[in-house]
Amino acid sequence: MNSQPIFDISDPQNPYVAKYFKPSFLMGGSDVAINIDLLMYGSAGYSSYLSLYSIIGPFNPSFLSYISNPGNFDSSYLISDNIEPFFISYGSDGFRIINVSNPALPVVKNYDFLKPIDKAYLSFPFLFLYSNQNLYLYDISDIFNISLLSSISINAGSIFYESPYLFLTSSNNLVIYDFSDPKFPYLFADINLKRSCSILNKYENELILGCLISDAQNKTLLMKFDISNLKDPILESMCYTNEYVYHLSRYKSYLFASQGSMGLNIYSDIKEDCIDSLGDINMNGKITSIDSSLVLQYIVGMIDLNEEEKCIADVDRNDKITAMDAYYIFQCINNNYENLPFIFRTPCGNKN
Ligand SMILES: [Ca+2]
Ligand SMILES: [Ca+2]
Repeated sequence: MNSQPIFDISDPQNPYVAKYFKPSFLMGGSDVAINIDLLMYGSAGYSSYLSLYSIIGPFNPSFLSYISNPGNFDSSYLISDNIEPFFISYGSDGFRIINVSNPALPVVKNYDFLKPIDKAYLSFPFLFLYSNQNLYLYDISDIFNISLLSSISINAGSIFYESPYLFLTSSNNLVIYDFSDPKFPYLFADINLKRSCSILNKYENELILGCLISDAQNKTLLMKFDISNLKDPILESMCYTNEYVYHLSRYKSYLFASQGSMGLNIYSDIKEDCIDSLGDINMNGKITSIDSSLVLQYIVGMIDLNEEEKCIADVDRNDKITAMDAYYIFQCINNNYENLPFIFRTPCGNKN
């Protein structure tokens, strides 16, 4: 029961199950992380645990050690920064730091002075902990004597850190803090995304967000930003996925998305060709009242639109063409940019 597949993804277009791997301790494992040749497999919940395997032979993991969770870290998750073999679990009763530098003899330290902990992010030696609307940054170089460096009062959604920047989603915004001096972080950029998103992946100058679509809860809008200029991220492409994206990893030029009942999907990229023309339904290089009237005519059934035109007409990206789309085009024509879901790339104007 509950064997875990190990995929060979040498050819990402034809992944196959190389082997089924049966972990030694099965209590509903929900999380997996790899640190060089160390595989960590564990579960959240009251009976949470962590087991460690050597994957020097990737298709023949060998059991190294096991840590049960004596505390009630009831929403514990396990995170790895892929550099240092440290793992964190956290929940309503505090957090624990597990140093697995020696996998045969993991070192564990529990802390309960800060709780409940809703989110955690590890980038050794930094540990970010989110509790009661505050994000705390600790230095955990010495896991028995950790020190608080700074804290930010914020409503944090998802958290991603890559020195020296901290990326956060907060309400409908993407917020970037500069932690060059970890004791004195400062707000670097605050971008209104007009929707609730979470950070799925950052790779070099690419930042991928997964956003909720109102009225379509089973869909995720993936948005890929070019963040070469952090002060002014550029929305490069978007696409819809048919099911919520829980995790997204990049391997070479492929994106691996775990999508609940749809399983693991492999995407070649996030592409949508119509983004440059968004709002310009008749594709004459200008967004005008003709475009908004075309949207309205489509809604009432007077005209039909082809697939590309439909893509261009759905300016608020909710996968439906409604009066809101026409409204946003009107706003653009009237130079009222404040409430637009995105900045249109095509110029807006009164002249047809
Ligand atoms: Ca036009
Ligand atoms: Ca729409």
